[in-house]
Amino acid sequence: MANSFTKHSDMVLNLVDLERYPIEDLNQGEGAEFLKKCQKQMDENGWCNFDGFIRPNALAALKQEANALQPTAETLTIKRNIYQGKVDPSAPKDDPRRREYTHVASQLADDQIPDDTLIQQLYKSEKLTDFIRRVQKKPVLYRCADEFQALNIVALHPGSWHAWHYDTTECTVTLLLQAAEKGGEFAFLPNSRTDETEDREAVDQLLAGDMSKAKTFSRGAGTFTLFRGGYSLHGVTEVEGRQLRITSIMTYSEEPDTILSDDVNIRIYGKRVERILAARKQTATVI
Ligand SMILES: O=C(O)CCC(=O)C(=O)O
Ligand SMILES: [Fe+2]
Repeated sequence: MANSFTKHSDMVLNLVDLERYPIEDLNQGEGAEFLKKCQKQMDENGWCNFDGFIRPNALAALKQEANALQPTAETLTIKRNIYQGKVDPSAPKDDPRRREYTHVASQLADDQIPDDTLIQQLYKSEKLTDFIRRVQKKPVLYRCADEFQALNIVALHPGSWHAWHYDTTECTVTLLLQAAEKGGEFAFLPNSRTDETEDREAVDQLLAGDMSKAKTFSRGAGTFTLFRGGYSLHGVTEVEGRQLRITSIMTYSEEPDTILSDDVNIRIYGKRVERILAARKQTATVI
């Protein structure tokens, strides 16, 4: 008799509720049908939200793992404008290119998430990567090869928010591991910009604190979300209650072997990464 581990060629897919989300075989039957629906949803709306993607007992293990790693997380203060670009002092005063927003998060970079953790194995699953590629109808998609950026776990403490921004990659993939007791809602303006234009009215409205044009999902822990984060202004509202809100962020690229420059990694991950890179340079000089 097949046990739950021999049932799938990619064992880590046992974490996923495959009855609801048949991602194991996308070429035929219910998997193919499910994929078609996801592609249509992505095409038309720019997001897919899979509530209860992770099975409840697997979710308990993922949560425990993420909480156990917390003492090693760096507390980062992130200050940037919504485009994550240079502040333009010549732009009009109320222009978003001029304004910076700050938030504080406890962040685990990829190198702080051991290979044998369930979340790292899930990220490395070929079937999951293939599903993410096919939902976006990309001919190729690679997991990010950067030693810090590839997979991250971000925790927001009560009182913190995740400031409004566009991501630097087109499509963002998140798995909510632990929801806030209250607040901590993911909110976004689907497709608020293209490569040419931006819906400045909607953007200004959100930046002014008016959420009426923003989309939110009621997302319990275990929700898996794909959205066009590079083109959809988004953030997370203030976490309330006593519990951390913990998300894992999975990063992909259409190019193989994508790595970030040392400067960018130091800017994102701070002192710890600065020390690692400096020590490496020193060793290289000595040899
Ligand atoms: O935590 C979330 O749901 C979104 C996080 C996010 O936008 C990011 O890390 O870029
Ligand atoms: Fe983001």
